[in-house]
Parts: sequence; C-alpha cells; structure tokens
Amino acid sequence: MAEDIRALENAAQPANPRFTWGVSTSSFQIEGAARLDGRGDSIWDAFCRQEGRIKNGDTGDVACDHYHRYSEDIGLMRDLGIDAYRFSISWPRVLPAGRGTANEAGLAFYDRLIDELLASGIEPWICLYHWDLPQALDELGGWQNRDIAGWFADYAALVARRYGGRVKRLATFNEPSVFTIFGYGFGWNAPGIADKAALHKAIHHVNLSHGRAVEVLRQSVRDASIGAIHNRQPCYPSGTGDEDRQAALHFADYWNDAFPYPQHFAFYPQALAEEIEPFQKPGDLALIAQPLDWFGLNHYSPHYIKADGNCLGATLGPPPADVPRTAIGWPIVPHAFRDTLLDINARFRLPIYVLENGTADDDKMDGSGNIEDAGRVAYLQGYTAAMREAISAGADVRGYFVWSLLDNFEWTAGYSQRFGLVHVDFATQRRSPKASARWYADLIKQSQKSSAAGGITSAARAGSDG
Ligand code: IFM
Repeated sequence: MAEDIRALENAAQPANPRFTWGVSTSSFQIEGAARLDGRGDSIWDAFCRQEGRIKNGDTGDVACDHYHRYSEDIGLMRDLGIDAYRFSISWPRVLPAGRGTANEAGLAFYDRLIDELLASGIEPWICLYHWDLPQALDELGGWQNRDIAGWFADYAALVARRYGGRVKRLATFNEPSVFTIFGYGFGWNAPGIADKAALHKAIHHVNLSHGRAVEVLRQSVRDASIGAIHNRQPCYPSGTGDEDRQAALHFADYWNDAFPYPQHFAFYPQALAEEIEPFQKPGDLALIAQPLDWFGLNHYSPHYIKADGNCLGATLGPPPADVPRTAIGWPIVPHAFRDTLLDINARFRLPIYVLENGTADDDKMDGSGNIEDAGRVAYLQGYTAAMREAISAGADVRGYFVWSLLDNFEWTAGYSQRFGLVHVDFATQRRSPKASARWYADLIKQSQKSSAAGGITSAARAGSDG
C-alpha cells in the first residue's frame, strides 16, 4: 500500500496538476424500477425476455434497486472519498418512446441524484448512452436507421436543458465498439443481430449521432467538458499462425479505431472505409469530427484474437497459457494498460480520463460478513501502478474511475459476475463494502494528502481541461 501511494505521488508532474478519483456505473445495470414511473422498455429488457440469452434467465427488473436506494449509494461513495461519479441516463426512462414526450418522473429521478451528489461534494459525470436503447426506436431500425442521429440529438438537448446548469462533464457514448460489434455484428448482445451490413450501418449512425450530440451539448451547456468513452486495448494473436495474426490486425481496426478515428480525425480506418461508404452522405465526416475536451478510456485487459468465420473473420480467443488471468478468465497484463495510455496520449493529444477499470473476482463473504477480495485488490494495485508508469512517461492522465461501485447486472452473464467494490446481496439488497473498497478509499486519502505537497491532486471539482 505505502509503495502504491509513493508511486502515485512520484508520478505527479506540473503538466498534470489535478487528478480525479471516481467510480462508474450504468443505468440498466443498477437502477431496476424497470416498469415504474413511466419508464419505457429498452432493448435489454426485450433481450432479457428472450429465452437463453442471459445466464440464469436474469433480468434488469430490480438490479441493485438504485432507483430507490441512490441515497444509500451516494453514502457509499462518500465513504470511498471519491471526487466524481460517472453514471448514465436511461434514455427510455426520460423518453419512454425514445422521442416525443418526455417523462417528468424519470427526469426528476436524475434531479434527485445530481442534487444529492453535488451536496455531497461529488462531481456528477453523465454518459448519454450506455447500451439501453429505447425498444420503440429499435422497432424503427435502431442504430441501423439514419434518423437516429436526430433522435439522439433531441435526447441530448433534453438532457442538456434539464441538467446542463449543474452537470458539466458529459460523454456521448460508452464503448461504442462493444455494443455495435457484439449487438449488430456477432449477435451476442442486444438487439442480437449478426449481420455485416447492420454492423456497418450501426457504426456510422453511432458516429453521426455522436457528432450531432456534441454540437447540441456545446451550444446548450455553458462550460461543458465533453468526450466519448472508448475501449482501446492491444489485440494480440491468440495463436502463432498467420491466420490469427491477420485476424488480430483486422479486429483491432474495428475495435480500437472505428469510432475514435472518425471522431478525432474525420476518416475511417482503411479496413472499414469501403464497407461504410454506402451509408455515408457528403459532410458526414466533418459533422462527426467535433472538437472534444478529453479522451475517455475503458480498459481491462488486452484481447487475444483468433480467426473465425463470422462477419469480421475474427473473434476473442484464449491467451497463451502463461498469461495470468482473473477469476473470470480475463488476462491480467498491466503493462498493456500503460502502453495503451501512452499510445492514446501520442495519437489523440487530449487529457485522458480512465473511466472504467476493474475486475470481477471470486468474492466470498466470511462468517463475519467480510469480503477479502484479494484478487481485485492485487489487480487494482497492478493497474494503478501501470497508470503511474504511463504518467511518469508523459501521458496526460487526469482521472481514474473504478468499474464499478456495486456488484450489478453484467449483461449476458446476469448477476453471476461481480465487479463491485461493494458487495450486493441481490435477495435483500444489502450493501457490504469489500476489502477493495477500503483499499481504494486509502489510496484516495493518501493521494489527497500528498496533493498539498504537489502529488497527484484530487481537488478538481470541475477540471481545467473543459
Ligand atoms: O459491465 C461492463 C460495462 O457495462 C461496460 N464495460 C465493461 C464492464 C465489465 O464487463
């Protein structure tokens, strides 16, 4: 622990005067209250109803019941001592049909949440889209329908009008490569489509929607600090043959570059350009490439890619046997995180916020109610040390958010994978902070102490990069 702290202190540098510590969550994964107060269905509600899609037939109907227990959850955040909390707005809670009439009761929930966060000294960060597309829009083609750029811009305008006076940190999309590739290319996630053209349409329309939303947010929120949240991770070949090597290169073009490249540089990587072209109109790329204030990174591990017969000719494969793995089999390779941060720094030249990092662990509660999640603590130690190395080597990293505050609905894995710093007993909704929560709280406290002496500070409530 002491070494971790010293390492982070030593990473401080004048170019990086403020540091934000936080946690991230998403609406569908924690809120529950799925049919309450006028909320509409999302594609994940519909997907959960399809037999065999979600482990154990789990649903997001109740999840962590955060809709009712948000005050208790903010109390847990205060105990951690975090500076910022990143959550997503449920589009179908505030616009049940995705467009048209807004739902006052849904909007009022986020008012309560934001007000209590601010009163607790925790900066709210809003993400507009974390995968829960209104089902009504999916029935109109969802991300495959070009009109969605207008629907998304209108939704962004609603959020800006309602919360923009209080919330300045705004992200458009969380992990667009995951929800498009898994949802439209491979059919693993909602809405369960496996089709090459659907994937390319979805990619382009998400990018267009991003551009339209950034325009709206910039115009309507004074002092807005805007970004998008991407997962970037090295894609290594799973095997030693040429097929896997080619597959890894091709997969990386989609996974890492299909969104950041048009959004920052106004072009698609060569591997996609021709496929996307039929869905593009003149002026699209200029509209997509709006100036941004920061680069949001979600990173857990590198990918090991093998050749496959799917629409990308590539899929996730096993890592080599000597690569250490988490309890759920994800590779633990902190130096890939350091290299990714340095690569983003060099390519995109923006302040970087790590908006998700963490792990599921094999959490067991002992007879006294303690959860000694040593695997998670070791993972977080390794990854924050790698971040420190990247900062020391010049990466302009301004913040780090753990995924996640609470154990929650982990998409197709249902409740079988626990990512929280805080354990949730889903039968009783009882919250129990794990050893990792204490570790994170100590890390933040030490970092705050060292800030007076010029270490990484966590004093920022509104960053200077917006
Ligand atoms: O739970 C997810 C989150 O919704 C998006 N990023 C990865 C997390 C862990 O799988």
